[in-house]
Amino acid sequence: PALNYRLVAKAAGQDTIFIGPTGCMYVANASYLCTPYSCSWIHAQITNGGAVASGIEAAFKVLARKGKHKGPFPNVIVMAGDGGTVDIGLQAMSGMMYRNHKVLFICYDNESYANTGVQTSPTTPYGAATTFTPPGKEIPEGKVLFPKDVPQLVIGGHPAVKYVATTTVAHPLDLMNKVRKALSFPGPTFLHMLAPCPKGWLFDEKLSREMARLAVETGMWSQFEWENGTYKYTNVPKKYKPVNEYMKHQGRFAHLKPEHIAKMQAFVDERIKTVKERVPVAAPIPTPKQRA
Ligand SMILES: Cc1ncc(C[n+]2csc(CCOP(=O)(O)OP(=O)(O)O)c2C)c(N)n1
Repeated sequence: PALNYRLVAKAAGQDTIFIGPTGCMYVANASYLCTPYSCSWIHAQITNGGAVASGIEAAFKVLARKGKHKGPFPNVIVMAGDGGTVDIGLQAMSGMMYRNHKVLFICYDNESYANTGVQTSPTTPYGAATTFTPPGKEIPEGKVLFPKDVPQLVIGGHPAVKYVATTTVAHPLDLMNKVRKALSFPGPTFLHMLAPCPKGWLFDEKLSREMARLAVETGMWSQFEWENGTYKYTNVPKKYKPVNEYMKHQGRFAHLKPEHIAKMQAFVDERIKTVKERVPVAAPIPTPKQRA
């Protein structure tokens, strides 16, 4: 996640206000009584990153209208964990997007509630061991639920959102280009970034970027842009590697039996099918009509 932040900040530049809902990218970066940001930053609750960002954006609009803020409109960026995005922070994010605030909402996805000691979140993969989903006699695979589809949650319900993209730390130029592009839209945008977490996933930290690369090569993660109803996939492997090529490096999956890995493979195979279907699609997917 730290590398995600570094790349986002590099792409966004100085005229940026970061909103940091509670999570590692608040606590770990701000401990104690100092922060590493060279631009503005404010703490938000894990529940309300989207609402705090809405307030900041609205305040700047008013200041600009009254002639009290001169110069360009600042970038307003929420850096939220997966918990702060699609679980406990979902309501505020959705409200912000529905009201059409010019805010880039970023989910750095380390696939758990990490800061509190690695507990399951809605993006934690099936079969992952966390302190809330320990494998045992009753539940040998640890976590039984499959994850929420994060980009679809945003795309499916927010007519004002015209740009959603996914990326990883292993693709730094792709990541920075997507940040710049998202910031160029006049309304809300969303980026979903895979952020491998050595501590939470139990792998050697030297392999952080390798894990993100393998996630794409196995189909555990896909790289795409969704713009005004059209999907454009990048880095689609000609031949996907088996999911175990990714899972075998991570202690969080070490307890899984072959049948569990087969279940994961089947889940990923289904998702890959939709990737292939989406690649050439040019027709917009239906979105709800804007209310009066
Ligand atoms: C309302 C509320 N509930 C619970 C917490 C405790 N808490 C602090 S950080 C955190 C985990 C955040 O997880 P995530 O958003 O995924 O970010 P990460 O720590 O993984 O970066 C939780 C649950 C809190 N700060 N506020």
